[in-house]
Amino acid sequence: MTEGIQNQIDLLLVYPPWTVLSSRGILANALPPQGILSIAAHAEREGYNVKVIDIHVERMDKQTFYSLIKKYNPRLVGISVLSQMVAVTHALAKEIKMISNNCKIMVGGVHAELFPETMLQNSSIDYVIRGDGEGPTLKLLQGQELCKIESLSYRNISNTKVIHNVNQKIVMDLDEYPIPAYHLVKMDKYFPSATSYKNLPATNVIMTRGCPGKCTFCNSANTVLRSHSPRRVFEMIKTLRSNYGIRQIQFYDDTFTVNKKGVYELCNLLIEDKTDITFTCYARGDCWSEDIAKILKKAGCHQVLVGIETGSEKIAKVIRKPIRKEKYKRLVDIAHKYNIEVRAGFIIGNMEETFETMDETLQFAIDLEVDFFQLNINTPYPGTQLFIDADREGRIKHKNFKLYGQSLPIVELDDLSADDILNFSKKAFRKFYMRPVQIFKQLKRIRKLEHIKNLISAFNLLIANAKINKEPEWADWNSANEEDFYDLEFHGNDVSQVKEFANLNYKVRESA
Ligand code: B12
Ligand code: SF4
Repeated sequence: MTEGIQNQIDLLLVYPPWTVLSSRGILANALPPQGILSIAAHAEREGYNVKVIDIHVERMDKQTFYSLIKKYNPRLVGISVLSQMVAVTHALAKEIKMISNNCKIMVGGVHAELFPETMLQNSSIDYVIRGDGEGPTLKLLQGQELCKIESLSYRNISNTKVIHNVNQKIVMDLDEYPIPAYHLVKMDKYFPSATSYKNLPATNVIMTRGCPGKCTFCNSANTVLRSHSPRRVFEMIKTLRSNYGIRQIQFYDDTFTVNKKGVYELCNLLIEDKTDITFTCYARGDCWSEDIAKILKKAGCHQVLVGIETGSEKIAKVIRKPIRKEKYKRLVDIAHKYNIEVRAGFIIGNMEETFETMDETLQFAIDLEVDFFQLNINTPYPGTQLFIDADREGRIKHKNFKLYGQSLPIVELDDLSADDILNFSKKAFRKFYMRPVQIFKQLKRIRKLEHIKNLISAFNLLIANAKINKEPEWADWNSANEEDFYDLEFHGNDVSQVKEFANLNYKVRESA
C-alpha cells in the first residue's frame, strides 16, 4: 500500500469490525453496509469527495486502516455503531484523532443515537447523529452552524454539557435519497450465508425502512414505515445487474411483505422485464398470503426469513408479537406450495420463559417443518421495551455491549438459569437438524454442482475466518473497553436517561 498524503478527502465513512465471539461473529456472511452507503451517495451527489472503509469485510488490520487515515486525511469521519461495536468505535475514534487531529468525528446508527451522552464522553467523538444520517452529514460538510443542524448532539464549547438539537423531519419518500454508493466498497468481497442463495454474485437492496410492529426485543419496533418506489428499486436492481453482474438479491427490509402494494409492483416489473434474478426477503407471519407467495415466486424469490420467535402463545404476548400459530402454519404451507424455503428465527430466554415454553418452541419448529431453524438468545438491546422493562426490574446481568450478540443469556429469569438456556439451545439444534427428514432435506438442496462448490467455498471461508479470528492483529480490534475512552465527565446514563433517549430515538423514527 502506498503511504503518502493525497489531497484531503471530505468524508470517510467507516464500518467497524463486528465483535468476534468464539461461537458467533465469524464472517459467515457479509453484504454491503446499506446505511453508510446511502449517506455516502447523498454526499457524493452534492459533489463531495467520499471514501468508505468496511473494516469487517476487508479483514483490515489496524496498521492498514491507520495508514489509510493518513493517506485520505479526511475532513469528516463517520462511524456506524451497532451495540456490539461500541467499544471498538471509541478506540477507532481515539486513534483516528491522534493521526489526523484536524478532522471531526461523527457517529450514528442505532446504538450511537441512543447514547449521545456516553458517546460524547470520549472527547475524540465530536458529533452524534440521531436517525437518518444523510441530511445531517451533508449539513456538517456544508459547514452549517451546529445549533441549526437537526438531529445533531454535540458538546457545548466548554465540554461540560451535551446539546441535543431537535429531531429532523422524517424523510418519507426514500427516493429522495440516491442509490447507495455500492461503487465505494469492494463488491467482490461480499457474500451471503451459505444456505441463503441460489445464484452468485449476490448483494443487498432495501425497499423500505421501518416497521409498524411492536416487538419488545426489537430496535425497529414502532418505527415509521417508508419506502422507495418500486420503479426505483427495479432500476437499482438493473443497475446492480449491469454494473456488477448481480444475480441474487437479499432484501434487507425489516418486513419486506408489509408493503404489499410495493411488493406487487416490484415483482410485476421484474416479471415483465424477465430480470434474471433470484432473491430472499423478510416476511411477518401476518403479512403473508397465497397471492403474495405466488407473485414473489414468479419474480425469483426462493427463501423467506420469518421471525416466528416462539411456540408459546403466552410468550408471544409477552414479547408483543401475538401472531397465532395457525398463521405460521399457513405461511409455511403456502411457501412450500410455491417452493419457497422458510428460514425461521426463534428466541429463547424471553421474560417469563420456562422449560415448558422452550419445549413448545422447539416442538413448534419441528411441527412446522421449516427449512432452516435459527435459535437466538433473548438480548436486551438498549432502546427496546425489553431493555427498559428488564433494567427496571434489575434483571440485566451486565451492560458490556460487546457481548450483546444473541448467543449469551443477559436477562436474569425467575425460572431458568443461564446454563439452562445455553444447554437447551445446544440440544435444540441437534434435535431439529439430526432428524432423517431434515438431513434428507438439506442433502436434497445440493442438486447442482455449483451448490456443492459454493458450500465448499463457504466452508473454507468459515475455517479461514476462524483462523483469522485467532490472529492477534484481528482479535486486537475487540480488546477495547468502552469506559477506557471516557475522558470527559458528564452525568451517567441511568435508566431514566436511557428511557429519555429511547424516546428521542423513537421520535426520530416515528411518524408525526
Ligand atoms: C439486514 C440486517 C442484518 C444482516 C446484515 C447486517 C449488516 N451488517 O449489514 C445480518 C443478518 C448479517 C445481521 C446481523 C446482525 N444483526 Co442485524 N439487522 C439487519 C437490519 C434488518 C437491516 C440493516 C440495514 O441495512 N438497515 C438499513 C440502513 C439504511 O439503516 P441503518 O444502518 O440504521 O443506517 C441509517 C441510520 O442508522 C444512520 N446511520 C447508520 N450508521 C451511521 C453512521 C454515521 C456516521 C451516521 C452519521 C449515521 C449513521 O444513517 C443511516 C442512513 O439513514 C437491521 C434492522 C434495521 N432496520 O436497520 C438489523 C439490526 C441492525 N441487526 C441487529 C442485530 C442484533 C444483529 C446481530 C447481532 C444478530 C446476531 N445475533 O448475529 C448481527 C450483528 C451484525 C453486525 N454487524 O455486527 C439489531 C442491532 C441492535 C443493536 N442495538 O445493535 C438490528 C437493529 C435489528 C433490530 N431491529 O433490533 N443483521
Ligand atoms: S421483530 Fe420484526 S416485526 Fe417485530 S418490530 Fe422488529 S422488524 Fe418489526
